[in-house]
Amino acid sequence: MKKPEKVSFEPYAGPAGGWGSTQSVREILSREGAVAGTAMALVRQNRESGFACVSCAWPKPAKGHLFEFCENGAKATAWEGTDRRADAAFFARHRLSELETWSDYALEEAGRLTEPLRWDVASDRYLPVDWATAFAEIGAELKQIDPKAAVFYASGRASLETSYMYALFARLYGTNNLPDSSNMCHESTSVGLPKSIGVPVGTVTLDDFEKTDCLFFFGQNVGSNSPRMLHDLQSARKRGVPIITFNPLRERGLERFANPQSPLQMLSGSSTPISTQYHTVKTGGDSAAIMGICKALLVADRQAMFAGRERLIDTAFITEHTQGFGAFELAALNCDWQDIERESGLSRAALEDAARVYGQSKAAIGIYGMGLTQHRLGVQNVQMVVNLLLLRGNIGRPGAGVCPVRGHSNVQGQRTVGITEKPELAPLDRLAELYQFDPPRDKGLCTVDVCKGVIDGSVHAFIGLGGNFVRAVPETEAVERGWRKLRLTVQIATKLNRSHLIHGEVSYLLPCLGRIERDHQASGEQRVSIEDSTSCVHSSRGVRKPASEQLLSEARIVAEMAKATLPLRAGTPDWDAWAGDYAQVRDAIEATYPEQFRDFNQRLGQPGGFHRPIPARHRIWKTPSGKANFAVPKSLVEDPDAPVRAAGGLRLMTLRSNDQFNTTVYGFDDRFRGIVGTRRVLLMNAEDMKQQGFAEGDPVRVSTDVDDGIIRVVPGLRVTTYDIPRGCCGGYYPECNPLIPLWHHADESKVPAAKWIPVRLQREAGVWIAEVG
Ligand SMILES: Nc1nc2c(c(=O)[nH]1)N[C@H]1C(S)=C(S)[C@@H](COP(=O)(O)OP(=O)(O)OC[C@H]3O[C@@H](n4cnc5c(=O)[nH]c(N)nc54)[C@H](O)[C@@H]3O)O[C@H]1N2
Ligand SMILES: Nc1nc2c(c(=O)[nH]1)N[C@H]1C(S)=C(S)[C@@H](COP(=O)(O)OP(=O)(O)OC[C@H]3O[C@@H](n4cnc5c(=O)[nH]c(N)nc54)[C@H](O)[C@@H]3O)O[C@H]1N2
Ligand SMILES: [Mo]
Repeated sequence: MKKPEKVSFEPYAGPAGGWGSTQSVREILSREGAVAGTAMALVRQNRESGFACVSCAWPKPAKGHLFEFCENGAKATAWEGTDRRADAAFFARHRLSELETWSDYALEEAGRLTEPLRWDVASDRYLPVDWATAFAEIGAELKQIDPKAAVFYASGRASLETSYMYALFARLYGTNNLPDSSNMCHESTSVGLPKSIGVPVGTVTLDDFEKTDCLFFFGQNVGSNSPRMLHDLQSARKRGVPIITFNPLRERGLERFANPQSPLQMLSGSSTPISTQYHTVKTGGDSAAIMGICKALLVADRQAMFAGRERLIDTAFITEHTQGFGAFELAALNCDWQDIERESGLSRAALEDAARVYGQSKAAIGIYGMGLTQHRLGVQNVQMVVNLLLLRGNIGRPGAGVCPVRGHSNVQGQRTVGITEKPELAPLDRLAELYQFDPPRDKGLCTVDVCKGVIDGSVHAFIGLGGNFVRAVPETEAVERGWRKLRLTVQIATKLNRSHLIHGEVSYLLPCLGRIERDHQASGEQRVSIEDSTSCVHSSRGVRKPASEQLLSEARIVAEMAKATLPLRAGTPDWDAWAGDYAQVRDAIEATYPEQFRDFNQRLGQPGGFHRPIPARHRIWKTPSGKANFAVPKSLVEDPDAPVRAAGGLRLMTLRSNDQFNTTVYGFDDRFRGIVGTRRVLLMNAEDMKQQGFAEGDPVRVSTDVDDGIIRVVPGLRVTTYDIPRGCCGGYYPECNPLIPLWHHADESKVPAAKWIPVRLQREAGVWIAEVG
């Protein structure tokens, strides 16, 4: 176990990528003791014959580079390919109550889980159990539980095949309680885009990046979270394409990038500047900022029209393809610059600059991430990006479109094949026909609803297909308390995490193969399929020897649970045949979604996979109006409660470091932000620090500034000066999750508003809680 050796805060002068990235990969490869094997595996990462990276969802080009991976993809592979094992001997040494005191880092660093485990009340330990007993008992428990009180959660990594089986299992059992990690992530996209353009996903492909001549970048940290995209940005920059960025922080990857795969850049120490305009918007200020750009564009358009020059908005497109333009135009023109400047924290001149560049472009792409979706107005933020694009006809033509950057590698695909709590999004009639049953038609529980149900006792069972639910959700303390009262918890996982320790009365921990591992079944070695951020479906085949002989594939685990739980009757899928040959599951997926997955098995073999049809790409709008819709923003004020709060409060955004994948913490450095050796920091503007009387390094306790009778506190953070807009501060996820009230989420999508938590700070008497490595 590693203790943070030194703690320092030094502005990072290097580019994203570069030698720092090579060094960082080398460190993690040697620490995980997996140098040779993992290095071999990396060669096949994201390549035709190999496996799809387990890290982010950015597409791989059909003709990959020699090494089609990045710093963080390599870390994710090393983390999964580690030589360390959390085996029976490990669990014999440690009670769960002891493990609960370990950090996220230390838990996962224990290594790969090796055999099925059941919690033993008497010894408070996870003890080995054989697979057959585990499945029989899980089945018996589920049969006793009201399906409406059981939850089938999925983190976004499992393949399309496993996900399809999992969702079908839940529905055959009798519930639509199929929340997934996207409920905390891009659900604002899945709700906002269908209203605006009739599809729940982005409209661009990698080709569009080669044709675009203007990129907008809102609230996505490309250098840490989708580094392979830097290649696409770098080549766009080389063609002279402007990149206009909106982010409260000056993220290194958005400023400069040195391509670790370019010998010239590496040897010469040169790098490509990425953003041509960098707007440090206030957190929560994007709707206002985009309104400002739209207003500036519309004003300039009127001037052009009156002067008889070429129009700046695409009037032909707007007339033929859209609805609601008049109301939107009026709202934008009537919007007061003072309000826009106050809410966005940006000047009118800066926004007019952005509008000017946009007005000169022929084809623009709007890229965004959690900085837009994890807000009270998250859905509106997404729709504002679309409004901006629609003004110049930038959807449904080459080089243009909207590009939500998804998180988990198959999170988008899970939705495509039925993992959703929303019955209207699943092809229930088709499922009813194929499997001769009456699927549940009522709305299931999303992540926030599940938390509510865990707290109020109405949820009784939780099955987790990957993920770290308890740690990733808001209102952590109340959820943990409620969690211990669940009757049944079953976690299917590769590595140990906190959600496995806070367990129900009957609790199983089921270890599965990782995606980098060979998956041998009755019909031979299997490949699986996943869908990336551009709706491209491609295959993945493991290349490593499994971490333990006892691991089962996720598909096999789901099949066995289904067999143990569901009654045998006509129309039941042949779970054994499916788990023995994933090609048969792909046939079932094709039968369920014939348009999306035509000739699935055959096309999966094509180099680069295939793209699902996305109607908005062809200007076919599957909205009720049959048109693309402009959406008038409800408000530019992100936090409706803000005005009633007294001065001194701050907006806290929760961040990912460059050394983590969600709740998986690889280490305590955030190289690009110059933070070394700790995650227990609070990033603050120097002026705010002065005003509140804090000096660099002062220990503080952070509490949520809402008046709902619940006290939420995160103690022991150290104040750190950072280039961040006034009134905003930053802390790390998941350490700061106890501060997010459950009700503090986006309208409609219910994505927890993790990027603007109202907080107050209090000095602490000299204590700074260091990580326990
Ligand atoms: N290495 C690595 N890769 C990952 C992940 C990981 O943890 N590690 N996580 C995966 C997952 S599940 C996801 S969802 C994605 C997440 O990837 P991102 O979408 O990049 O999410 P975050 O890192 O949370 O931060 C987003 C950015 O938003 C900025 N921001 C915060 N508030 C605002 C705001 O109000 N407006 C604007 N414009 N910007 C704001 C922050 O400064 C930050 O740069 O990455 C995926 N890939
Ligand atoms: N405050 C705050 N909270 C947030 C966010 C934020 O920005 N701020 N981001 C939100 C977002 S975008 C997301 S997506 C969620 C993430 O929430 P989750 O997806 O639930 O969490 P992860 O940390 O990705 O899950 C990590 C665990 O997955 C398991 N795992 C890894 N690989 C595999 C595999 O191949 N198979 C199986 N079965 N298990 C595997 C390992 O046991 C590992 O410990 O968190 C959300 N929570
Ligand atoms: Mo995510």
